[in-house]
Amino acid sequence: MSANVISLDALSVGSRDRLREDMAATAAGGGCSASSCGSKQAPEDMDPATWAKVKDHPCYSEEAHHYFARMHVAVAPACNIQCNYCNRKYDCANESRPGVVSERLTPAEAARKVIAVANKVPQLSVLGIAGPGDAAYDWTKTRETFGRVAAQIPDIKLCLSSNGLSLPDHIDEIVGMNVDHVTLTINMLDPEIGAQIYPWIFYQRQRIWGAEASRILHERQMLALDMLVARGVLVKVNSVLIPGINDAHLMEVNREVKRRGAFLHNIMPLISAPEHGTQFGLTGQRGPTAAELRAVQEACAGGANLMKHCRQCRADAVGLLGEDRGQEFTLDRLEDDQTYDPGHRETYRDWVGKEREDRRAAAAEAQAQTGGLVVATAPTLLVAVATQGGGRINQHFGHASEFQIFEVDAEGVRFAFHRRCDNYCVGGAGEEDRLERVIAALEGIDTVLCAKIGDCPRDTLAAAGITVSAEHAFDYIETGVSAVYRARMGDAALQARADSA
Ligand code: CLF
Ligand code: SF4
Repeated sequence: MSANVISLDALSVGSRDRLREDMAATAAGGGCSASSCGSKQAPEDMDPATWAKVKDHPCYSEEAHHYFARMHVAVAPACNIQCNYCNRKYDCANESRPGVVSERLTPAEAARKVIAVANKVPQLSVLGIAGPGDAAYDWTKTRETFGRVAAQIPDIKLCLSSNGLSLPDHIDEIVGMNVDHVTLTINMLDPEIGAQIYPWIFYQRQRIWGAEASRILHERQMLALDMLVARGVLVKVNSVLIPGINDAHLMEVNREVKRRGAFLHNIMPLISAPEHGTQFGLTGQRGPTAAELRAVQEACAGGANLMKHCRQCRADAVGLLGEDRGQEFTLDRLEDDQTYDPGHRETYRDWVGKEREDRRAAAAEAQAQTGGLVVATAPTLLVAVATQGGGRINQHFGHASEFQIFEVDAEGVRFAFHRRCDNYCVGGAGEEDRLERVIAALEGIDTVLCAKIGDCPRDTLAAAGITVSAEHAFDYIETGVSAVYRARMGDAALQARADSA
């Protein structure tokens, strides 16, 4: 076995644990890699009408997130509840990172921005409203924004995120506007647990406190979920994992939202820091470790399908998941008159249609070559891929600020999770301290596949036990990852397969 094949004993205790957690979660069905994971979302997994809704949505389909981009516009600042992980100075933390402030827009400004993005980012497929407050409570602004954009870009998918309290009041308009995707943040079913998360709600012109507030919130969330499902809207449920408060409870949430027809369940780690000024930040409530997050995901296996490729993006995020091009489209950079030119997006979609077919064929071929490569000690490998999208290995190592991690074994190649890091190259030169952090982020990874890498970082990674290869530059990810696996298994595995044939 190569020194770079996963050998748990050779790793530090921390990285061993981290790796075991990562692998256990995916093996147990908690990850996008597992057959139970809805976010894999291949056409054979669902009826054609549902596939038509998810195939271009980067959050609802793991495959689509290689090709399509979302953008958020921060038009809805008002909110009707208080979450202990939210500071209203910042954006809604139910669907974006806390402590990040977005540029607030009027609906007219938002429509102008969407058109500017659509003209420059052909991958754009979804317009989401995820705050800065609650998109359903601040409904008039959400509705006006969706209306303005849909009038000019009729094929854009409209997506909103809500705490659910006000959503039942607008169900007819939501359905009437062809909003196919709604995210509800549901952190609890039990009002006593809810009282530890929500100090109050504002409902029917009254502020209501404590467990009574959470009882009402819970009932409205379930009503919202039922109404959306009954009307054919795909619902993704977000749950913020708060250790010691709802960690043991989220399995029940998972089961219940599945029973009621939720399409996906996205369990997100609480991000809590004192400088965010949230109640949890100030009282020292910590977020979950990677182990705790994966343990909860693992415990949910067999329930509602789990989303694992969420990037907890900003309420004004623009681009593919994992990239944020929002700063290219701030109001001061927009032209006054924006006219939508559908040509770019149409050309891109035509290309993606063909590209997807080619990638699926390549993945099937890789699967055929990998399947059956069983040797007695066959490990499961974790391969990190530097990618700018398109399902290809197409990014320079030094430019990667995240790596997509794929798991490969005799069962084939599967997306597992992602790891963020600082990009190694800054201004055309590598920085040593950054490389150390990249190596830390890659702990437990067998091989890195990228489009290019310099000798110096390659040698440093090799010294850390990580192989880097640019041999599969611009190949499909499955092709490259499968080749790594086959090379690791070597002649013995090939012989084993031949023997068993
Ligand atoms: Fe935005 Fe959310 Fe729609 Fe996606 S995000 S409103 S469903 S278009 Fe996606 Fe971002 Fe995760 Fe949200 S990666 S935070 S799940
Ligand atoms: Fe903050 Fe969103 Fe919670 Fe409202 S629903 S308090 S904006 S996190």
